[in-house]
This record gives sequence, structure tokens and C-alpha cells, in this order.
Amino acid sequence: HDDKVMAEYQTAGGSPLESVPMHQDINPKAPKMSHDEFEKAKKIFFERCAGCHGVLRKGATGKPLTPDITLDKSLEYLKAFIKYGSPAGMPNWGTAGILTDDEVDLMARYVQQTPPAPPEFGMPEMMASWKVTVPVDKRPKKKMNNLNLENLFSVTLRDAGEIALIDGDSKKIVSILNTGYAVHISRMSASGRYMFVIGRDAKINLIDLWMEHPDTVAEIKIGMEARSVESSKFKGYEDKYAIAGAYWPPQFVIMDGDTLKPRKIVSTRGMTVDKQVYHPEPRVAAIVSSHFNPEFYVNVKETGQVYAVNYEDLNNLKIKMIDAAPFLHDGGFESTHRYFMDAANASNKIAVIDTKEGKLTKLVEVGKTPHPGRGANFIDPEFGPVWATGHLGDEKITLIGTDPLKHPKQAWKVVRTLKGQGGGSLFLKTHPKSRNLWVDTTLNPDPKISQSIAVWDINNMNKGYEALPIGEWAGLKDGPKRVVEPEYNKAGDEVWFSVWNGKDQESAIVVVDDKTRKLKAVIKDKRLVTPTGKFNVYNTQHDIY
Ligand code: DHE
Repeated sequence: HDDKVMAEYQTAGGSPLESVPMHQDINPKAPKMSHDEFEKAKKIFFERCAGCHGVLRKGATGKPLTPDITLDKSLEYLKAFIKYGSPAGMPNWGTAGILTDDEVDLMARYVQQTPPAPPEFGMPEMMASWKVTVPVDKRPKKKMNNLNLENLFSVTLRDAGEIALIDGDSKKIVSILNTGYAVHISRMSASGRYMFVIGRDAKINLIDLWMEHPDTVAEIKIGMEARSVESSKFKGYEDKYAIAGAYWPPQFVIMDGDTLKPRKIVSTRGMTVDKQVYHPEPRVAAIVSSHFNPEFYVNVKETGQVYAVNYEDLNNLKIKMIDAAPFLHDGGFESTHRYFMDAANASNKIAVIDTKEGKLTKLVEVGKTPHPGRGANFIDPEFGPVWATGHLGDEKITLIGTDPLKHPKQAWKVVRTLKGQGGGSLFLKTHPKSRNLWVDTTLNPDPKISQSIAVWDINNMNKGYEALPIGEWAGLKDGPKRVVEPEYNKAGDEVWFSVWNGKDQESAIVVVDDKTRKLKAVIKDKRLVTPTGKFNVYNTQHDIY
């Protein structure tokens, strides 16, 4: 069932491209399809298939499905593949009850057609979407509210296309703001004043937390599909620039940090690190902002390169292309913030990128499909400073030594492996003030496991984990009630979990006392639709995790 977990994850958000008009090419060798059939198949493709096979079907974690390959296969063969799946990871769309036999037939014919390409999205399109709703000179000169901004949380309300700003002290919702479609992550500017929120439709909201009522002051669309946004953190460049990476078109853009005015767009199309073959759509995944140089570190997923993008001179842009491994996805810094611990998920590797020297330090083999989020940093009583990741594909939590100075023997090696509740883990967290390591198993097929959290005592990891029934603590009625993403408050003495239910069901946020591991509060409100990621302002601003 691990492959099912993966398929479910990679197609979780669907793709906003499903509603983008695209030209239908007639391929004389392909089976006939009416316009309506083509449109319907295209929609299913972007909902279910593009996440793995790519927009242009050139292959990513799934196999390539271009007509040169698919026209050689019989229609019956393709139908069987789609209906029953394969041991290599293709889900059984038919027998799982997701696609009808007619739809299976439709999709088999569709993948024999020439893939329609969505339009490009360059400067004219970005400028047309760009809005500054509150110009810089109309904004407050100082903080105009009584909020404790450092302990504010931005909570992704995924299926509502909104974020909730929640006061970490009172646990009250301060406001709900409209954002992009299937909104994904929030990041903070270096000063902590501005928040950047990106939707899967590549819309960014810039939120000014100094306003009496924090609200959007600028917005832009940087493509048609996206997942990542970050801002410049190097000394002298605080709040100066923002960067966002797109899945489609495959590109990133550097913008002014206070208005989102687009300055420089860079395409990421190019050659893969391993076979050095051309890939037409290497998606931009996680982006981190170096504290050691005026650089962004940009994950180019399918080609497996990390671009170190120097933002000192945008007209003479200097990009260092660091070879890592294919399928770079998420990751974060180790505790000194010098090394970017970067998951090449389908390669089962963590790439250690030195953001001071701008080079690959090591590729570390880990378990099946590592998924750290930004990972967790703590001091292992035996091995010193470590960074940890969980996995989607197995139950392991892998601890990697991160201190080449005082613990050179352990540096960039797997020093310890914990056995967790099972596969399907998305995020794990601890805090410098805590001795607990919290690991979710959000996508585990067993509801008991997906609705609970495992917690280890960092001082005594051999003892194993304690499982806490967070889903049950939320006191909700029906629904999947998946527990996702531990996030600490500023003080590091409480940890928040989303209990992620269906769109039409009640969800909740459960707050646990970090010391006692006892329930501290349940945040419920009918406006909290599908809460997933939570971003504490201070911890996000300072890369504390
Ligand atoms: Fe995410 C981070 C991509 C599905 C919640 N997600 C990321 C990042 C990428 C990414 C590239 C890193 C951004 C960065 O650091 O700059 N996510 C994708 C997908 O392509 C994928 C697999 C499929 C999709 O359809 O989008 C996907 N992600 C999900 C979900 O289903 C999750 C669990 C729920 C949701 O809200 O959509 C989800 N992703 C998150 C969260 C983070 C994230 C909470 C930020 C973690 C952090 O610690 O910073």
C-alpha cells in the first residue's frame, strides 16, 4: 500500500491546470477523440496523473507517457495498466473505484494523443496579475495592533483557499484572509513584518502584519501552478526580495519584497544530473534563503539540481548549479543554518548542501521516500547535533549527524534510525527548548495510525515512542481526521497539530503541552476548513525547527 500512499500524496491537491484552456493537437496515429472527450480526459489527467507523470507527460516519479511510447502499446494493454495498476507504483484507478471502465478507456486513448501544453507565463502575464492594494507609502510606519506577532500562527485552510491568523497566546482567530486556490505554504520576511502565502494556482498574497488589521497589501500570479515562496534573509537584504518557484511553467521569479513587483524570471528547463538528458518541465520545489550569502537555494526537482541564485545583481544574475539527485522536494537547515538538508524523495536520499561554500557536501542514503518538511534539529545524547527526517514509504525516522567540527565521525552519516508507527509520515518537529520529537503519519492507511502522533523522548530514544490519539482528543464526529504537521509556539512549550478532516466536515487544531504531553486546548470554529500547515511567525522567520 506504500505506492497508494505515494499516489494519493502526489495527486493530493489536484492541479489548477485542469481548467486552463489548451490546444488539442490531432495526432493521425492516435485513436479518435471528440473535443468533449478530450476536455474530460484532460481534466482527469490533471487531477490524477500529472503529479507523477508530469504536465507534458515526459515522466517524473511516474513513467513517461508520450505518444512515441504509448502508440506502441495496444489500447487493451494501456487500459489494463490504468484499471489494475502495477507493482512499480501505478495505482489501480479502476479496481480502486476511482475511474469507471468508460473513464479508463477514455484515459487510455488520451495518453496516446499528443500532450497539450499549457501556455507560458512571462513578464506580461505577471504584470497583468500584479496588484498593490496598499502602496508602501500608505502603510503604517510602525506596528498598529496589539497582537503578539511573534507568537501568531498562519494556518493553511487548504480547501477554502484561505489562511487563518491565530493568536498563539489566546488561541483566538484574529482573521481569515482570502488567498490562492488550495493554498499551500506561508513564509516570513526577515524582519517578521511581512508574510508571504502561496496557493497551488501560483497566486501570492503579501500580508502586512503591522496593519491594525493585518491584511493583503499586494498580490501576483507567478505562473499557473506553484508550491514555494521565500524571502531574502542575508544581512543588508532583509525584506528586500521575495522569490517564488512554479511547477508550471517551470521557472522561478524574484520580486520586490514589499510590493511583489516581478523583477527577474528564470526558466529551469534543462538537463538532468544523472543521464544528462533534456527535461522540459523540471518543477521548482522547496526554496530556502541563505543566511551566509545573498543567495536563494532553489530545488529544481526533476533535473536534480539546486540552484544557488545570487540576488546582488539581478541584471547580471549569478546562478551556481549544484548537482544533487533527481526529485528534490522539501527540506530545511540544520541547526547552524549553514547546511541545507534537502530531500531527493524518489531517490531515497538527503542531499547536504553547504550554503556557505555553495556546493554539495554529501548525498546520504536514507529510507524509502524521505519527507522531512523542514526536518527536526536536536542534540542526540550519544552523537551530538543531528537533523531528522521521516519517510512516506517506510516507518523509519532517520537521524543524520550535522556537526563536522566537533563530531566529524558522525557528520553527514546516518547515526540512528528510529522505528515509528508506519509509513505515510509527512512532518516531524522539535524545538531547541524541548526534549520531545513529534512525528506524524498523516497518510498511513490505518486510521488509528493516521489519527495519532508518535513522540520520542530525545534523551531516551531507545525507549521507543508514545502514541497520542490527537484525532480522538479533537472530539470530532465522522471523517478521516488525519493528524498533520506538528508546529511549536514561540516559547517552545506547546505544540500544535491539525486534525485535517473532509471539506464538509468539522476539523480542529489540537494544542498539546510539550512538557506533560497532555491536551492543552482544542481550537474549533466553523471557519477552520481543512487546516493543514501551520506557520508560527517567529519560528518561520528564524528557521527554528
Ligand atoms: Fe506540500 C511544503 C509540494 C501535497 C502540506 N509541499 C511543500 C514544498 C513543496 C510541496 C515543494 C516545499 C516548499 C518550500 O519549502 O519552499 N505538496 C507538494 C506537492 O507537490 C504535493 C505532493 C502534491 C500536491 O498536489 O500539491 C504536496 N502538501 C501536500 C499536501 O497534501 C499537504 C499535506 C496538505 C496541504 O495543505 O496541501 C501539504 N506542504 C505542506 C506543508 C508544507 C509543504 C504544510 C510546509 C512544511 C514546512 O515545514 O515548511
